[in-house]
Amino acid sequence: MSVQIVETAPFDGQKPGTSGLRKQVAVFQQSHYLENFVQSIFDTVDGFQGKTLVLGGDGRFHNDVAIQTILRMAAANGVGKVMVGQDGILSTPACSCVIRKHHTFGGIALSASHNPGGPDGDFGIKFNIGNGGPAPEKVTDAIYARSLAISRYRFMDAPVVDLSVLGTTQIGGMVVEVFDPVADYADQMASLFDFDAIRDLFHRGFRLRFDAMHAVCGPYARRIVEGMLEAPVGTVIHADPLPDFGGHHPDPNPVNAKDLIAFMNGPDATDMAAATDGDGDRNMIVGQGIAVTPSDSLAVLTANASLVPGYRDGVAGVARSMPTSAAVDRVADALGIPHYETPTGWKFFGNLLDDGRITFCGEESYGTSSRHIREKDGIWAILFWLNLLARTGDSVAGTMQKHWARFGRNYYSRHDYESIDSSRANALMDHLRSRLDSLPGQVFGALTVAEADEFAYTDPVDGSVSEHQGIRIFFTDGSRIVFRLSGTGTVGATLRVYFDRYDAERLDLEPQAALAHLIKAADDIAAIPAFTGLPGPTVVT
Ligand code: VG1
Ligand code: CO
Repeated sequence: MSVQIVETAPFDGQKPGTSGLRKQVAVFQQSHYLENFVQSIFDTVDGFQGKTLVLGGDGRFHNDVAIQTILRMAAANGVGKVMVGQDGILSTPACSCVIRKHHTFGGIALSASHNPGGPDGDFGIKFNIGNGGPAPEKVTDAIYARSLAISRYRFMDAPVVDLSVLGTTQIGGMVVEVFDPVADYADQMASLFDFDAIRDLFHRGFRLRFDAMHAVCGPYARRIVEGMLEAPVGTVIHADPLPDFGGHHPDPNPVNAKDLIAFMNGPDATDMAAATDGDGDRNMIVGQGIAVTPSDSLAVLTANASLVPGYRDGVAGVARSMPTSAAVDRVADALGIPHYETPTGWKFFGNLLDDGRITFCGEESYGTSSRHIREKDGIWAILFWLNLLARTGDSVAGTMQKHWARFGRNYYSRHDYESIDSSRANALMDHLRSRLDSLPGQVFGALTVAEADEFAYTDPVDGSVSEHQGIRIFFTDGSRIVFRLSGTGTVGATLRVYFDRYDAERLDLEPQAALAHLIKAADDIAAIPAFTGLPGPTVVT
């Protein structure tokens, strides 16, 4: 085995987005493409020599190839040890859990999360730091800058490592430990939740349908839900991870998981259903006849924290991404705890969690989690709901009704316009930006603009500033529209338009109807069809 220095040249656009570098598989298959990015990480980050890194992915197409490449590059760059999930499998939350538990230098997670997989799908890579969370912007910016100047990378000429067998081997001077990707994570879940109460719930006949969408959570859910919690075998469906996720879009929302929604609206509906995404950090909670919005889920979990052993000592504070509905803010106000508003993307929660300012955080994009790790956590959220229902004996729908009756309801929806031309998308945003000062006072149907701005965030812990994080339009009735461009798509641009309207009285409206005035106003303000060339959104959640 010997270290090779391979000559290379920079690629355009290896800029990490909302959550790491995400591109089509074909892009990653170009020779030197992954290597350049990985070497850019090693060239940028200090102090990993001789230390341990965690490595694994969601099992999608190209996962196995990429892992072997990264192992050889880690060895050639002087990493002391790499802990790899067996068969290359490691959910994003489990990666965070393992980094923290074993005090490793950091980790590399391979996933394009909720994006489709397979040879024609997407792939991704993300570097996590020692707190278990995504590297902050200043680190990802530096990695990107390095990728633009790279001219060589280091590679160890070594045989392929068998990842199917637990245990340790060596590549040159580097130790490779193949570990059980579920064990540490399952232990942590058992330490947070009332497993006895949840087991009793299943013994009493409570029925759950857990859709792992042929993605990474299958093995986790089988062991935790069907194993430790003794739910009937068959509770977890689509439980075997597949390289192409069975051809489905592993993004748990009512559009991509429409079969699950139909099932929960039908005669055979179970008491609760849930789904997780490609890399296991997202979750969707469904009751009979009701899909819980992620914004509401965060609010419900916060309001019911005292029912869960891991949070019995109280909630320090909460944070949500800016486009997430303000439902959790109302709970925080009622509890007398601070609430924070961050830009989209989990990396912005890291400092607030590390500093002990918040206990829970979440995003409207089906992501919820807590201080236990530094990523969002799909199974965690599902176990939280099970713990809650086990303790209250209520249903999902009943829980929501009572929550709204107490706090009022934030009607919420997100409209996506996918794969639109990037220049048109930018033109739409520029047009909006140019009108921010003139919008206040303007009337759109029954709505009058109160304020309009472009969200910028100053991190309260380290003072770093992140600009251009979405355009917000507030109306005099307290409702809000947000416009932003996606940072995770791989084809063209995706415009996301978010609607949020609070109602303390009418709690049973259909959300799109409740938001109809706002939706109309968004079209009028931003001329969405004219700019995007689309008559309407491609996805409504
Ligand atoms: C989307 C979501 C964002 C989430 C990100 C990563 O980003 O809106 O809330 O943090 O995906 O989720 P964007 O920039 O496309 O809107 V995951 O599950 O893909 O890591
Ligand atoms: Co994900």
